[in-house]
Amino acid sequence: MAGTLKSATGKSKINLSTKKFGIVVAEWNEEITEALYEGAYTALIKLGAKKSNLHRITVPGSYELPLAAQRLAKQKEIAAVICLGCIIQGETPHFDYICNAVANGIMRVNLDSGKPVAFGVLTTLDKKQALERAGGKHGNKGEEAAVTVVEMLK
Ligand code: RBF
Repeated sequence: MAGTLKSATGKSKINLSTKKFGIVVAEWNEEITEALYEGAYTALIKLGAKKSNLHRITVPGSYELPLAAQRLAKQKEIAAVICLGCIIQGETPHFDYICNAVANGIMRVNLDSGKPVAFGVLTTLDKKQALERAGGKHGNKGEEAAVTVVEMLK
């Protein structure tokens, strides 16, 4: 049946055509995060979600992802949220502060809401590593984040 997936064990099915998803995209390193969004969006559609059930929020940077994810997760009709960002290491320790804050913030939304909230945030040493994970030789981590929330819903 269209929009219905079998789980890894083949025992349970889920109809994604009725599920609503939130997708939060950070604007920092936009070229990368838009590629992650493309990966997540395409994966959800392929898995059976409806375009009209995908709700995107754009935020300035990855640090803002948890608040927007919380806003979406609080909505009763949203089943799961995907957070997409790209943090590239610079010359100052901001990288560690931002990565830790974002990872902890997203986990908090996950546990507080009881809904799947995916960490689709690249934390890389340079842009090359990020491109390799946004549709390059290491796949597309946005796509993987979308598959992950669907697995968790199952
Ligand atoms: N946001 C990102 O999503 N990726 C980055 O690589 C990134 N680098 C930043 C570097 C510095 C020095 C600062 C101050 C912010 C950076 N941000 C980055 C933005 C951050 O996520 C947030 O939007 C701002 O700190 C405002 O809260």
